[in-house]
Amino acid sequence: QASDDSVHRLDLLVEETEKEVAPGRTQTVWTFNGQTPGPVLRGKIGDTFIITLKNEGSMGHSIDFHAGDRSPDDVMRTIEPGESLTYEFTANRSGIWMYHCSTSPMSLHIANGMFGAVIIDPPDLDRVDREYIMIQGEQYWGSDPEAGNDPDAVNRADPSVVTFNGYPFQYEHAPLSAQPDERIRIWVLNAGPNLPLSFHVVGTQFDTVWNEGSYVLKGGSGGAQVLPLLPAEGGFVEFVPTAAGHYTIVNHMMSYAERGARGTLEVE
Ligand SMILES: [Cu+2]
Repeated sequence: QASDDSVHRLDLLVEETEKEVAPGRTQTVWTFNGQTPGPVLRGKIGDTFIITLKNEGSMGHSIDFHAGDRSPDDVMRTIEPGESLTYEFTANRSGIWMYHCSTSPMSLHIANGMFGAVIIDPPDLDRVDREYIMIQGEQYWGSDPEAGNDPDAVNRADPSVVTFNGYPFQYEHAPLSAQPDERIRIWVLNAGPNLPLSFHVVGTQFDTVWNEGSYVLKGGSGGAQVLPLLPAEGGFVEFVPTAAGHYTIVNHMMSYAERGARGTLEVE
């Protein structure tokens, strides 16, 4: 849950670096603070965020925070290598909000790793036993790993891998964990840039779904099997696995699951 701080200050350094993006594949990525996705920010309605963006890359970059409503002209401008800007916004509405580089071509800057999430808690947010966050991303490899993703492949929207939190199948190798009868909340953001997400956890039924600003399911006799999210949409699901086992977290668009948008929740 969000801290008591009402002002959040953060430096975000744009770096172009090399990273292992999948087993056996190291390629150039464009990052906020060296990681893909960038850091998760969290706060409450009314909080102020003061972000200093510093471009330490080799080309122009920028940032767009969906978590604040601001005229784009100044704060979302592209800055050149060596430049910096300050981007201040107040969180007026709850949500899991995307941020991303908005320099053209945006599809390539996002695919190369320049995306992240800001969580603004709804005021009535219940306490749960465990919370996780899953951000879906896409990679489009070309023949030259040093060049990063291949712009033509990005345009075809035919990804090499689809990831949760930047790396395909990472939660099959290192599963999420929980104990029986714990209430689990998973925040989910689809960072795109191009593909939909049909978020499902095999063997569970969601009893609570919050999607783009409101509860679409809470209490009552109904359940949900999926949280559907187009690019830049976000929400959360809650469920309570009652028995030990291996529950698969999956984009139920199966071709994307089979390219990496799949993981395991281990309940024991
Ligand atoms: Cu960029």
